[in-house]
Amino acid sequence: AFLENLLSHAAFRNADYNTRFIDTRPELLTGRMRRDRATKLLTYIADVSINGHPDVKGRAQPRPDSAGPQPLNLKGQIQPGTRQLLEEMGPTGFARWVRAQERVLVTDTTMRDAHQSLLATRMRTYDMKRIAPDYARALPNLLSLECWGGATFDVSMRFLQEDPWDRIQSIREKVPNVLTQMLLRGANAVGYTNYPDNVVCRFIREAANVIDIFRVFDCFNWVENMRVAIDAVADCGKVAEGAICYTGNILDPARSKFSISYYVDLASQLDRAGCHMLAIKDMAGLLTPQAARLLIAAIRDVTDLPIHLHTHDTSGGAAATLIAAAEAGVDAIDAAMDSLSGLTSQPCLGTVATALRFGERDPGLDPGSLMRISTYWEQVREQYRAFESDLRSGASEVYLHEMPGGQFTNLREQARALGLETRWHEVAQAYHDANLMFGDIVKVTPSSKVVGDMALMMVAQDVSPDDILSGRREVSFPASVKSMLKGDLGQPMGGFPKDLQKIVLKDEKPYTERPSELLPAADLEQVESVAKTSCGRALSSWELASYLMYPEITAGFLRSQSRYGPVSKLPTSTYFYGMRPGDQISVEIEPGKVLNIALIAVSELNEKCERKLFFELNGQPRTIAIVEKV
Ligand code: BTN
Ligand code: 3PY
Ligand code: ZN
Repeated sequence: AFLENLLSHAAFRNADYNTRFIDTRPELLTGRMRRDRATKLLTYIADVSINGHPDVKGRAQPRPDSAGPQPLNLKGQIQPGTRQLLEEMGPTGFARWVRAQERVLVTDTTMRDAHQSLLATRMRTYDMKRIAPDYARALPNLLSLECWGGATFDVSMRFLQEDPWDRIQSIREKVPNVLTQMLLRGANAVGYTNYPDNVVCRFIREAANVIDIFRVFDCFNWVENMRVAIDAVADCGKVAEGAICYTGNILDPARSKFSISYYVDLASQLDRAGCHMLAIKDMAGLLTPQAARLLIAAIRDVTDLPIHLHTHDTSGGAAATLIAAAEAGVDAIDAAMDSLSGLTSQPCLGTVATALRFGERDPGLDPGSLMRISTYWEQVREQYRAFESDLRSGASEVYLHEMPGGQFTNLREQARALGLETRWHEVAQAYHDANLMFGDIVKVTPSSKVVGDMALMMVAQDVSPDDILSGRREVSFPASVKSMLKGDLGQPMGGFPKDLQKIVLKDEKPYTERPSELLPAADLEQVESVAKTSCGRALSSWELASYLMYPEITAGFLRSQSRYGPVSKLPTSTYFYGMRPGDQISVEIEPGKVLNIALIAVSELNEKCERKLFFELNGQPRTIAIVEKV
C-alpha cells in the first residue's frame, strides 16, 4: 500500500524526458564507480522501490495479479532456416529463392515496429531474449525477425539504460536459423539527421556482424541519398532491401504526384542501384487492397526482385491489404504477433496466416506455436501498461493525415503535453494542411517529425496556411521546418515550394545537393580519442558506432551503466517498479553468474529521511539506505 500511495501521488511526467533526474540526486553518485555490480543493482532496486521510476510515475500500472511473462522453454533441435539459406546462397541467390517460393514469406515485427508503434518503443531486451530460443524452435519457417533499428536504437540507450548491440547480439545468438532484420534510415542510419558517408559505412559494417536484412529507406524516396547505404550493405554480403515509401493513393486522380508510374519508376531505380529485394514501406497504412493489387502487379512487371510488403493497421483494414497482396504475388509480408498487432502496429500475424492457410500461398506457420508465442507477448505487454496510448479503434482519418504508425501515438502524446488533447482532429487536419504547404511530401522519419512540428505550431498558435502564405502573420517556425526547407533532409520530388522557402528562410539560401556531400568525412581516429575522454574509458568498436550516431546519449548511457550496473538484466517489473518485501528475483548478470535477490523488509523513515532496505543477496544479508524523495 505504501508503494501504491507513493506511485499515485507522484507528479505526472510528460514526454519531455531527460537525465536531470539522476543529476539532481548527488547522493546516488558518490563512490559509485568503485562499487561492484551487485551493490549497484541493489542500490538501483532500492531506489526504484522507494522513489519510483520517473518514466512510469503517475501512469497506469500492471495488474497486481499478473504473474509475469512465461516463455515456452521449448527443447530440442533447431531446424535450419533462412539464415542457413543466405549463408549458402549469398544475397542474390537468396533473393532468387525468395521470389521462387510458392508460399508467402512472413517477417515478424513484434520486436521492433510493433512496440515502437504501440508502446513508445519501450520494450526491453530482457523480454525479447527470453522468448528468442522458442522462436528458433517453433517458427523456423519465418523469413526474418525485424528486431533492430528505427527508433529502438536511441530509445534503448536514452530511456532503458541498455546497449542496443547487446540486444541484437543475444537475439542473433539465440535464433541461429532465422534472419535478423533492421530498419535503416539511409543517410540518417539510425539517427534523425544526415551523417557523413564514412560514418554510415562504418555503422553498417559493424551492424553487418549481427544483421542480415537491411531495409533501407529515404524519407523523400530520393535514391541518390540511399546509394551509400545500399552499397555498404551489399559489400558486407548482406541483403539490401530498398524501400519504396508509399504515400497518397495511386487510385485517386487528385493525388497524381504519387502515381503508379512514380512507384514503378522508383522500383526500377532501386533495382538498378543494386538492391537485392524491394520493400513497399507503407508506414502510415494507406495502401488499400485494390491499390495493393495494382501496385504489386505493376512492380512485378518491371523487376525480378522479390517484393516485401510492410504496412500498419491504423485504418483497421490492413489485413485485407496483405491478403490482396498475397493474391497479387507479393513475396513477403510483415505482421506482428497477435497480442502486439492492430491499430498503429502491423496487422495480426495469426489472422493473416490463417486467412492464407490451405491456399496456394499458405505461409506454413504452425497456428499453435503462433498462439503460444502471442500469449507470451500478451504477458509482456501487461508490464508496459504505462506506455500504452488511449487509442481504441481503427480510424479512416489516417487517409486524411497520412501519419506514420510510429509517429501517430507519439504526436498525440506531444499534443496532450501542449494541452491540445481535445483538439486532436484539428492537429490531424493541420498535419494534412502542413503536408500540402510543403508541396505534398513523403512523411516518414525524419520528414514526418517536421510536418508534426509544423502542425502542432499551427494549432497551438491558431495559424492557418493562408496566414502563413499570405504573409499576414509573422510566425516563428520550428527549427526543424527551417532545416528541412533549407535542404538538410535532402530533396523531395519536384523540390520544395519556392514561396514557402522564401517566407521561412528569409535571406538564407536553400541548397539542393545531397546533404552528406557537403559534410566532410569524419576523422574516425580523432572521434575515437574524443570519445575516450568524454566517456572516461576506451570504447569497443560497437560502442564507438553508437557514439558516432549519438555522442552525448552514448556518453550518458555509458555513465549511467557504470553507475547503476547491468540494469538491463533485471526483470521488467523490477526495472520499472522495484521490489516489495517478500519479493524474490534471480538475475543472470552474465552467463552462469546468477544473483538471487530477496527483499526482506523496509524500515520506517528515519530522521535523515532515509529508509533502510534489508535484502538477501545469494543468502547473505545486505542493507541499502535510500533517501525518500518527497
Ligand atoms: C532518467 O530519466 O532519469 C533516466 C532514467 C533512470 C531512472 C532510474 S530510477 C533509479 C535511478 N535513480 C535515478 O534518479 N535514476 C535512475
Ligand atoms: C522509423 O524510422 O523509425 C520508422 O519506423 C519509419 O517508419
Ligand atoms: Zn512501420
